[in-house]
Amino acid sequence: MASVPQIKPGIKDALIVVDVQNDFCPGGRLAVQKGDEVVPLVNAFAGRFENVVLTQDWHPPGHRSFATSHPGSKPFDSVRLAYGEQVLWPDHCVQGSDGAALHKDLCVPHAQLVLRKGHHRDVDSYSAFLEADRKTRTGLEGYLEERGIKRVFVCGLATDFCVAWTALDARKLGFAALVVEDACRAIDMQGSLAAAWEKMKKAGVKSIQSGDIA
Ligand code: VGL
Ligand code: ZN
Repeated sequence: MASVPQIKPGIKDALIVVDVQNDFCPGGRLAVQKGDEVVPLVNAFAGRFENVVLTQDWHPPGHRSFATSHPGSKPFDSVRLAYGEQVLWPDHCVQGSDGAALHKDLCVPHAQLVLRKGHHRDVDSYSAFLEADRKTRTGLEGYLEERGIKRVFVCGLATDFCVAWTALDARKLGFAALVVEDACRAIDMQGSLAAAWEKMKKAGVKSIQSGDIA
């Protein structure tokens, strides 16, 4: 049975499209399975939002989250950094590289802000709000607040990392948060997707489908 659209975005809502970049799509350096499948979905509903923010993972060469910066480590190992546990990744989304570019078919010309994150060499940033040290701010909270935004819809890549951390921080900072689940794809390593959803549910993040957006 087709579900009836129920949620109509208004002026106090913003859509945050997380990291729909070549490196997270098939053929990319940190490819998320079927990551490119979110593109037509996002293109279809983004126009219903007056306020849209795009994010880009945007690392300098030699970023601390890259396994290549830790001799003897390999991608997907975990290490302890000054601010806590850090998963090590293949080099990805290097500033200005093709891999860091938004997917060429993503078509959201009315997006007002492209927020780049992860640009501090020694600190990762899954969240679009707070870097991994949990202190450094990206400025997104202030931007949304100044624009009168109260509720955010989050979609993109990857569900269990940048989407989840962004939605969780949105809640922590007092925004209502919904994840458009079918417009996300996950990395899903060692149960990370189920764990992320458990945390999000506990924090009051709602899961919706793109068909729920009127
Ligand atoms: C991401 C791992 C490393 C993401 C970014 O966009 O989910 N994941 N950097
Ligand atoms: Zn990254």
